[in-house]
Amino acid sequence: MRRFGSILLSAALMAVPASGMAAYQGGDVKDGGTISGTVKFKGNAPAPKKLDVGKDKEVCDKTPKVDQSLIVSDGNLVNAVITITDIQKGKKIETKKVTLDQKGCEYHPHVLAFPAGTTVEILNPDGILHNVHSYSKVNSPFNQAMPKFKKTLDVKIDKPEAIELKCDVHGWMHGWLVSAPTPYVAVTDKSGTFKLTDVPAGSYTVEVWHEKLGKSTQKVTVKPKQEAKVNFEMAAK
Ligand SMILES: [Cu+2]
Repeated sequence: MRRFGSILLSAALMAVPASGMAAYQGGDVKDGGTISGTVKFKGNAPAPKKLDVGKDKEVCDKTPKVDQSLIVSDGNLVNAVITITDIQKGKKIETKKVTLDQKGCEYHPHVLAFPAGTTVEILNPDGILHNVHSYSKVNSPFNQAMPKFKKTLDVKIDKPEAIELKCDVHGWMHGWLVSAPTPYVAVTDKSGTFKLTDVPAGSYTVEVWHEKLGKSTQKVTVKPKQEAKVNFEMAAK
């Protein structure tokens, strides 16, 4: 019983958002609904800038690189993160390990999102030195050299935060780890679509965050076993 209690306690601590909101409570969701939709870019998207690869060219410059900080595909906004900001109770947080690859001197994926408490396995298959540097403000920052023999590095992200990552060796390497206060988190791909499943019936605020375009929120009401649609359009600031 005691052990069970401490597990519950650590799960609750893990889910306390930085703002001091009530902790998220995870459990079984019966007759939950789905929140789905699209994120579009409003206006004409600029062509992504080509990145200047000036170091370790034989490994890093095999494929041409473009700045990933604003990618729009057929009007769809890529790498936007969707969360529910005011959900207090819902499905369990499952902190499965996730992977961030540095292959070819680029972070894959450019934006990696997961619930807080997740361990991120950072890979270095390049056979050269990378140095992954997190610009965390809420979590403890890390700044780790990964010499060619260091193929993996595990980093646990305990608190919700959008964390900027840079490589101190390769100035163009840039990405984000986004840790969410609840399990309801998704990132858009080229389709610009997202889906959050097993959401208990109720009214919620859905938020989109994009590194260049900022935040946008909408209210949505979820009914049991039904799909609630919410579409976003993000404009350049
Ligand atoms: Cu690097």
